[in-house]
Amino acid sequence: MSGKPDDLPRLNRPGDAPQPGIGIVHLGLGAFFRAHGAIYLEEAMAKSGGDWGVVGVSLRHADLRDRLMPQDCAYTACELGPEGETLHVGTAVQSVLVAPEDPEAVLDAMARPQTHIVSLTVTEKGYCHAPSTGRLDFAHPDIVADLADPAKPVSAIGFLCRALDRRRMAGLRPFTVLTCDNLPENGAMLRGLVLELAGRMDADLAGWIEAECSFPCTMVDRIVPATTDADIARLAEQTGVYDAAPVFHEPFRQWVIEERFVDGTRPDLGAVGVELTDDVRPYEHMKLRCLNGTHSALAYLGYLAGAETVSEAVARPALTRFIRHLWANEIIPVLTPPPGVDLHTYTDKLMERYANPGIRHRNWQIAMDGSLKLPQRLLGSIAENLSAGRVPKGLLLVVAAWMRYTSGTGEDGQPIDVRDPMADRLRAIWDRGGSLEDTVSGYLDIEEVFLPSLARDPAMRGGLAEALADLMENGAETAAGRFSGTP
Ligand code: CS2
Repeated sequence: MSGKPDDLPRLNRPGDAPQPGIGIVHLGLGAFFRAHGAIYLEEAMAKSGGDWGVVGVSLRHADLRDRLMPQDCAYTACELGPEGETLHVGTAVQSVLVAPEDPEAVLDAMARPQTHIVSLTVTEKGYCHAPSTGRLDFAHPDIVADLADPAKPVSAIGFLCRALDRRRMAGLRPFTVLTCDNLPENGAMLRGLVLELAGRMDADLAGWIEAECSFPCTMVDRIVPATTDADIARLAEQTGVYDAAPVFHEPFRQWVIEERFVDGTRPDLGAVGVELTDDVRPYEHMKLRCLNGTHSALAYLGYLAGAETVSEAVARPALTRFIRHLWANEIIPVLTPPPGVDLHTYTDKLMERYANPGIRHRNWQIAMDGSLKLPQRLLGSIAENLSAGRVPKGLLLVVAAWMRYTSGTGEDGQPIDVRDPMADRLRAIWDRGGSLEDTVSGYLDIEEVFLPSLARDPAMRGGLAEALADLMENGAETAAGRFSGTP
């Protein structure tokens, strides 16, 4: 933790901040939730009241608790617009628990009758699933541990099962499980995962969850890069107050939620701009494929081409044209827009968001965990293009760039710090040597990432080998520069 300068006071909860009762336990208290969901909740309570205060849970580390508790869980949310910044002190979070230190306290919070929602931002790897199928990975060490000792859960899924069981045994209603991660049909998928684990624990529990519990699907959107020590120091200098846990985010935000809460009990989110709908799928497809898909494209190609951040990457004309090509020719043609949305207007706005110079979103951060991100961001669009008889060469170049990135060596010959649960396995494909076709085959054989139907497609195989050869020979910027950007 960057130290507090002695001469500066510590940020604290403003004296007039409301003190709502706790209605929500949030698993995975990262920067994203504090810059997105927590702000909406605060606004909803200010507008319509309700006890929707949040207990945040860190599932792994104590660091954020140690930063937030000394400042009464208040933190600065710093909005970075193209014309300057505005500061707000966020106060929806009331306390923070660290699951490995005291799993019982987390279960107690989840099982309290006043808790109506358990929300999650645990990132893709927090779901312990196989991304190609959305099924639970029973070999995952956290799931193995949860089955060995269900009373002391480790994974988010384990906590959900155990806490729901406590409520069932106490004769309480279940809570609504509100996942806010970038996964396809996230609520339905999480429901399936919880039912798989609960089914192994106790068939009655699984039956009760199936009948009584609710897992709305959601689409969440706001660009929130990880906070750095330099951000913390700069903010302290600017405000004269030391905040150990600020968040930095863009002005844009969107939250679309399937209107399906247990007993209809929820904060008045509709009053503060959250869209409540019967079907989140078109919103989710639009966002995961148009935004996250091209974010990953910029992350891999941009990193390889030597651009540190997203805004630096889109300052390169070859990469901007490439992203526009992806939207116009390979992504939008296989999307059904949400009602009243023009996808070309939506993607024009995305380009403006990427170019925001106030946001320093590192390509390296977005490149993380690609093995869990590719299916929903890129592979769905690829499969649908192939079914329509088109070879989406741009999207294949992005997948090839992920392959090259996960080789662990950049175009400059320098090592890449690849963060991915499969990093060793991916690196081993390159270590085996052989032709680029062999390397492509090695990747396509990973069934957790590529469904066999896609992996077997000769156009997929051939296109990837061609794209990888181009990348290895000519580099990312030249390979991306072959795409013109117009339909
Ligand atoms: C990004 C997302 O890190 C990543 O993988 O693509 O966190 C992205 O910034 C958000 O989904 C935007 O809503």
